[in-house]
Amino acid sequence: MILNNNVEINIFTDIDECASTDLNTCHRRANCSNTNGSYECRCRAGYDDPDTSGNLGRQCNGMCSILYNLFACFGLQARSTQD
Ligand SMILES: [Ca+2]
Repeated sequence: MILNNNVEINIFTDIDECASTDLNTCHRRANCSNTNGSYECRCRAGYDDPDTSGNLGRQCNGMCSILYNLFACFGLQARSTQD
């Protein structure tokens, strides 16, 4: 917006991406934090985030998640296949 005396101001309205799951890519087990111009995701306590690329909170694995480690659910040691 440019005012009468050529002073330009930017009107910036942040969107709260955390207000709707349609607006963010956080995992359902992650907490969403709104920031100015963006948002951040963090897995909730007790869930493992396998991310190594700085894109946190998009995959949050529970201890009993088959994708994570089924053996951890039962307190078993995964046996090596090379024995
Ligand atoms: Ca935002």
